[in-house]
Amino acid sequence: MRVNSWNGWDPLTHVIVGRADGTMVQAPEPTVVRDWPDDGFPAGAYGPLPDDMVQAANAQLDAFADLLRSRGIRVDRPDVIDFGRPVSTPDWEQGSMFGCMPPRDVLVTVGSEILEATMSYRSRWFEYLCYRPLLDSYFRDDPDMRWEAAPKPRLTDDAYKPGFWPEYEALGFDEQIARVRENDLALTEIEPLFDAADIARCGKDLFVQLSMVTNRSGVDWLRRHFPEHRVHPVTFGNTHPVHIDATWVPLRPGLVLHCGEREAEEDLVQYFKINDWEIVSAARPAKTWDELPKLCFCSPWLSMNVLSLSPDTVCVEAGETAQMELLDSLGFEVVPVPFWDVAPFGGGLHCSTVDIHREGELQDYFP
Ligand code: ABU
Repeated sequence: MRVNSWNGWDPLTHVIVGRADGTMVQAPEPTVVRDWPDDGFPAGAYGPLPDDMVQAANAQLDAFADLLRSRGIRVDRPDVIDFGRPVSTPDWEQGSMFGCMPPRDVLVTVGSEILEATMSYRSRWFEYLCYRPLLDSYFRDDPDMRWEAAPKPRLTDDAYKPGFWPEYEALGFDEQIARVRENDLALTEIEPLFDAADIARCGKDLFVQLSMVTNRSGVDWLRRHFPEHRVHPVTFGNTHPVHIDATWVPLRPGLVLHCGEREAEEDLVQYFKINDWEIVSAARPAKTWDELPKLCFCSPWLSMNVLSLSPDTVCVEAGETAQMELLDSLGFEVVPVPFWDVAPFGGGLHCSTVDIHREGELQDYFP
């Protein structure tokens, strides 16, 4: 086997697919307090997601894994650990972990390197452990694989802005977007923090969203870590930015799918346009916010969280008819995959996977 992936569209031959087992509504921590009183989790309550939801999500994840295998793609799965147990470091104690979904948040493959992200939630600090047996096996099987881990953050209280959410939620849309553009959000800059799913890979260019879970120091760390790449910090008009892969999704050289509701910075738009990329607005999602599954903390824009199997084949959630029609009209073979039961576990088809191998080599798509 070989680790190799430079972008999100080259032909996929090896991938990790997450698991729903044991996923928690995580215990409260500085920037995360789940509050779903109608579904048994009022603010501060935590515990495992209901069994029937876990089974439904695993059925869809397993079926997706089988579909990928039927197309000749090797699929590996992470190890489930006891996410319900409290965890601690010398700096803090946390009532529970979260789960081993979505793997895309934790790992990013850049060429022959797999990098473990810092993560920025205490409940996700130890999530890398679920992937260590796989990473260890890749390291042994591929003599050229580079196995890297970004500096584990301390995540002391100083990593988070005190009282952030009440103050932020009291602001109007324009004020919130101004804060997003400045990346004056939940995290401080005391240490580098990023989730891997804030990175969109396009060969020599890495676009990294500044978000609720990625700070400027995190982008700076990535820039220094990948000196041969152009690393771009980017923001969008999204009041609650967490991960770039339901906002700005490059599908093949020259074509990026954009959540039009989340306005891209003009510099980013120009960078793509002068390099002859077409920016296509994603179709409206099939679901409204009110129609999302219970305990779901993602947005309806998971509709565009698609997984490319190649530059002309893309997996799309099976109920997202408008998205499928749009992609069909752009010349893609569209593979429908039922997946909304997975959303409460943290994401869609892209989130739930990590590329380990795609054919193709490093290219410059923005010469
Ligand atoms: N983790 C991707 C979710 C992004 C979104 O809900 O918009």
